[in-house]
Amino acid sequence: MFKFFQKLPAKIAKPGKRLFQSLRSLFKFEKIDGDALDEIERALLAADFGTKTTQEIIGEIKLAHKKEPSMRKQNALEIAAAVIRRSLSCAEAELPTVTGKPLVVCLIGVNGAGKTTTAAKLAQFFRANGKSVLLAGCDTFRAAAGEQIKTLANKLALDIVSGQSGGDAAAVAYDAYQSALARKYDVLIADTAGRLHVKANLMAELQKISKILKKLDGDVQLHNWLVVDGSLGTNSLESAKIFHGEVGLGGLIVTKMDGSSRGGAIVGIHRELQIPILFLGTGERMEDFSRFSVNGYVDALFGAE
Ligand SMILES: Nc1nc2c(ncn2[C@@H]2O[C@H](COP(=O)(O)OP(=O)(O)OP(=O)(O)O)[C@@H](O)[C@H]2O)c(=O)[nH]1
Ligand SMILES: [Mg+2]
Repeated sequence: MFKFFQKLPAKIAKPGKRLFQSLRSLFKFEKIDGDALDEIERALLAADFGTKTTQEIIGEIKLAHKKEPSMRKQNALEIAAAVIRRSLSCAEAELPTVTGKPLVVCLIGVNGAGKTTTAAKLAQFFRANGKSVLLAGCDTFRAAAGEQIKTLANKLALDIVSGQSGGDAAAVAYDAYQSALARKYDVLIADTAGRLHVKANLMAELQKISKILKKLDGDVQLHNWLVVDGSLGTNSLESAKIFHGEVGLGGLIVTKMDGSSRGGAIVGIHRELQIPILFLGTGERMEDFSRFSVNGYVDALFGAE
């Protein structure tokens, strides 16, 4: 079993399931030469590590090769792993602690990133860690959205406050926070509508949610976490930057890390945004969800096939 899954209970870990292809198995060469360097560069770019990280890795391998012309694949992999670790040195973060009032986590992101699924997974995560959780169905934009989150809440026996389709998302957040305060929930998780970062009115809606919660409670512990589809690679970067500029992001959740061999996107996204990666979504099932750890990630990248 891969270390990636070590934090998950044995019954839900999937032995043998790889998140993405191991770089070790991708590289067929043994000795480092010009062809091998081309092969490494191609593989890293194809896996979405981005040009910065790829060039750093290639540069360091070239330097090492100059000093030690007999260097082998293993040394090159060690160099690549070291560069990736360095790029992710600030990527891990503790989760905010619950301190007597509800922690509010607002999940935001572009359409289809996995916000609603993640809201349910996250609720389950907090509950498994002994916290009481209330969901807020703040996606009032799409008619089916309310049903989707209510069905999930039902299935998982989670309490939920939701609004009418076409209603005001901030009003739902307000009601939900009031409920969470009154009924002393530890965590309130708000699922919001998918939105294109270029739609000013939709971005304003997110700011309204923050504003209305701050008005209700000046000390509200509000955390905006961006849900990013990892299979889109670094394409998500532009929108992520705009979300960060508009509402300030406290963390990232990278979803769909299962369906893609492009495991490098995490590095590019984190490098660019310098925001901690809190969780990874690794499938559609509720249990396909785990805390992000640099060691786990690097082990999965470089582990034996
Ligand atoms: N393979 C895989 N699929 C996922 C993951 N997370 C979510 N999905 C799927 O992605 C699709 C969209 O998920 P949603 O949770 O509805 O996404 P959303 O961001 O709420 O979508 P909108 O509300 O329409 O913006 C669904 O089919 C999910 O099952 C994941 O980690 N891995
Ligand atoms: Mg949704």
